[in-house]
Amino acid sequence: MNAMIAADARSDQVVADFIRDGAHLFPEPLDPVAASDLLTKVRATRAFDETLFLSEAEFDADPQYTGVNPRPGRNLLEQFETGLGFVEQAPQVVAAMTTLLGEGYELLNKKLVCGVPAKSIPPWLRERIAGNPVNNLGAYVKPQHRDITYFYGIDFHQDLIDYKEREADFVTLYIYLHPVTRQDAPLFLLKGSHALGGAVFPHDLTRTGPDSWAYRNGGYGETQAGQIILTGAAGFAAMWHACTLHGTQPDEADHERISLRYLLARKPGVSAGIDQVNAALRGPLSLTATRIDLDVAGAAVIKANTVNQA
Ligand SMILES: O=C(O)CCC(=O)C(=O)O
Repeated sequence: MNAMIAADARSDQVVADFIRDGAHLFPEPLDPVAASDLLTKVRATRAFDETLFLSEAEFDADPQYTGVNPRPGRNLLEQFETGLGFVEQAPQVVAAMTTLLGEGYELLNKKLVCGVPAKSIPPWLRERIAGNPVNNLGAYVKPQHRDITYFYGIDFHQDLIDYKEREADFVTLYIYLHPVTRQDAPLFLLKGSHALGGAVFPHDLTRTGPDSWAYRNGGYGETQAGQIILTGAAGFAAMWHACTLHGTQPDEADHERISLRYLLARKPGVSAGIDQVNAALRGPLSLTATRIDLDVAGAAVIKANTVNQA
């Protein structure tokens, strides 16, 4: 087989994987040495311990639930642009993205994501967030550390959740910077869950077996989704559709888990593999409301979590 045919075969595989599973796992890790170099630089910027967090009194004096994620001008990755070539220029990543999103695909967002271990979370905070479906800890982190997103687990969700009224024309690319085992808050992903299209969070899921869930999206029907746990080596990379359900449990290890998360979108007007994937969905491609778990200030009003039972 010549190189061109081999590349085409791999591209077909990416679209086929997305149509069937709503996800594609790269068979080989990205450069583990580059991943590890980046990790060393990230770890040198702060202690991933209780000093990340505001005191309870500081938090209560002025609770801020929104605007607490990395943003332009406050995103640690901006310091490490030159260390990101192992992802952004990796031939298999560029080929997969070009197949799915077309030429000139665009970056919507890129950031570091940290799974914080229980021992790094102050007891007052652990008590407050117990049972919440979305434990993004940004609200409780000191402002100077909000250049990374910190999680203590997040229930099964679609990445469309942050994009009200936007079509599912983007994909998530997620890379581990160190080996991730079952104890390191690995991603749980529900294969084929994208097929029911956009759905409002929290999701209607019933466990049907050790690795399977019945998933219903209102009038759009029901599907059986197989659960996969994405453990992997440094450089492990996976990508998924904006409607694919995924989540993490709290980090059970004694150290933080640090990953890279990219959202990449098709350029307006370009047709690409994502059109074939979206044409096969049985539900909506966009939502006017994406979640009902928060009050107007952004505080959790629903205390329930499905992924923690997985
Ligand atoms: O890294 C994590 O723990 C969760 C990441 C995730 O699901 C997301 O950012 O959408």
